[in-house]
Amino acid sequence: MNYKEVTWKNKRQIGRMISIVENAAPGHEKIFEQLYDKTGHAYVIGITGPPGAGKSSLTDTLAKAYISQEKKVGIIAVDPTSPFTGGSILGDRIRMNELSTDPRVFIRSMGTRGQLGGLSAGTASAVQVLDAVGADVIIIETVGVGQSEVEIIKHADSILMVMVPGLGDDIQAMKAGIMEIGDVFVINKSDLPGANKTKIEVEAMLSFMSKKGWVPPVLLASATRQEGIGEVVEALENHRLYQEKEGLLFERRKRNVNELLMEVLQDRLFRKIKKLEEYPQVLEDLTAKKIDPYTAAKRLFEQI
Ligand SMILES: Nc1nc2c(ncn2[C@@H]2O[C@H](COP(=O)(O)OP(=O)(O)O)[C@@H](O)[C@H]2O)c(=O)[nH]1
Ligand SMILES: [Mg+2]
Repeated sequence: MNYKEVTWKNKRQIGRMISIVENAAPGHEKIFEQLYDKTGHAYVIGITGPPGAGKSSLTDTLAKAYISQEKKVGIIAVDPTSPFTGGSILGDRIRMNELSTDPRVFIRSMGTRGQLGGLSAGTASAVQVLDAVGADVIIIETVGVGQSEVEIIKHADSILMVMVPGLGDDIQAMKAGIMEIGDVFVINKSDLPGANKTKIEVEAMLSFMSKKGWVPPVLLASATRQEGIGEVVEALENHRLYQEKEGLLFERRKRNVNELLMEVLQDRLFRKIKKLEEYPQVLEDLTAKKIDPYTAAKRLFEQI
């Protein structure tokens, strides 16, 4: 199989390739070998925020905005409840169907842990495949704002943090470390009361963090009413341009790809060690308290 010949139109083949790389199944190395030099073109946007904030609705609306710019859009929904992955709300299903049959869009859901380092590495691998086969924009949607979401979203070039009016407590509950990962903030559901107040609260909070350089804009939008979407697209584009101009995009991608490299190394190393002839004996000695874990590690390392 020559993976280099797979194009955006070949959705079934793309789906198969993603399954192989996300599970580190036989053939995944060949896929990476053949495709890696074709990656780097797509811009990767991560969308995160509390459940119900409107991440799926915004993903949908943003995807439509990008396809109207003649862009090919890949969507990775790391959210078991996402309408993209078969959510329960009828309206959402209809919305999803619209996009999922669009030839310009490729939708992929990720719910299970792959072999290689779990969800985060699986997401990173899927991003590489979509990038290589011609995506211009890749949107990763997470389910919430916990630690695992932060890990997943790290593979993005820009992070869109979605909030909603009147969720002052939610903002408080979100750990400072999570607020810090946002590059663009959007108060979605601006049709509901209190949007402006929340915007001011978020801006105040961000000013305390005093990030150097890029100051994350806080925008008002409504995904369902299609209001303020152009501004969100523009803000993400500004962030991309800013990072390119300052040489930050390469640095960010270096950091991201380092995570993937570490996962690959870890996977390789563990497999190699477990295959060592001495391994069962070392484990036995460790269990019998004849040696401590550090001595066990030292003994195994000496064999490779
Ligand atoms: N009033 C209002 N409701 C919205 C808006 N955007 C999304 N919603 C609704 O909020 C609910 C949760 O949206 P969803 O996109 O699934 O949120 P997610 O859990 O963050 O992905 C759905 O019922 C949406 O229709 C908006 O701009 N205004
Ligand atoms: Mg969702």
